[in-house]
Amino acid sequence: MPKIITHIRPHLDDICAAWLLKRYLSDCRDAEIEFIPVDDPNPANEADYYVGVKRGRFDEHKGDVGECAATLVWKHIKQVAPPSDRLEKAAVEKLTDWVRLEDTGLLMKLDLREYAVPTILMYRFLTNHRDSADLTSFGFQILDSLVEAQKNYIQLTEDWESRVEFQSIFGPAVAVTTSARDIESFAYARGFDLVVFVTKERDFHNIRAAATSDIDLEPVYKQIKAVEPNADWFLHHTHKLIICGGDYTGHATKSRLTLEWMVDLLTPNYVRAKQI
Ligand SMILES: [Mn+2]
Repeated sequence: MPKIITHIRPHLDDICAAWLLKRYLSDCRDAEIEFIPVDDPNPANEADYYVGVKRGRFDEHKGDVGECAATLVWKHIKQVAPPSDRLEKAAVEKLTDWVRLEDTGLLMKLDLREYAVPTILMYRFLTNHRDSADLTSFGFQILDSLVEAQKNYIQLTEDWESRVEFQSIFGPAVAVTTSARDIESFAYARGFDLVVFVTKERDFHNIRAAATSDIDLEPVYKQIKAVEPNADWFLHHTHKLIICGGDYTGHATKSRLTLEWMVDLLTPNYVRAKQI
């Protein structure tokens, strides 16, 4: 079985390249990963996969400006073993592009930089015996999470297409049916301070105002409790969030309200004449 060989203290792009090889190439699935110094004098072994070292196919240092080890590996995988799942392929495309931006220094001026993934990786290494294998498996776990997050984001983008924009008692608002996560920040980034969403399964209802807004949702909470006194509606102490159901509850009685009903609750001409 071929080995995957990269340099000691691998960077995010080297870790991602190894992660891609193990995830998508059958001959690499159980491959051992070996770490060598960048100035290792030994000749490369034809059968092995060299990532970010030895100036071969998957080492951008041979002169592939604008590329990184991860994008070189991903291009190869797309040729020989592309993922059949549309969402998976699109998610990895986005993930490897982010790795490229990180690796080529294009994200270094972002706010809160000290909390970025390369920083997390660096301090994992420095505080865990400078262990390259530990750093790599830690990086794999991060990438396993991030690829799922990218799938979610793509789903969110698709669900967003069927959004309902409306004028609420607090100003412009948006309502979406989606089971994807993080719709709130997605909506805030698009100029809405108030977002209403219900999951496709209708087991999680949520009305949320941006923390930077001066919206107070308490009157809406009182109204919603009057409509549905038996459902376990919860008003967050900030008065910026009303939810029913979700990951945090154990035995909550779920709401039966439709998205349309929740939108009506937030509009100026709301009349409580409807039946659920
Ligand atoms: Mn590297």
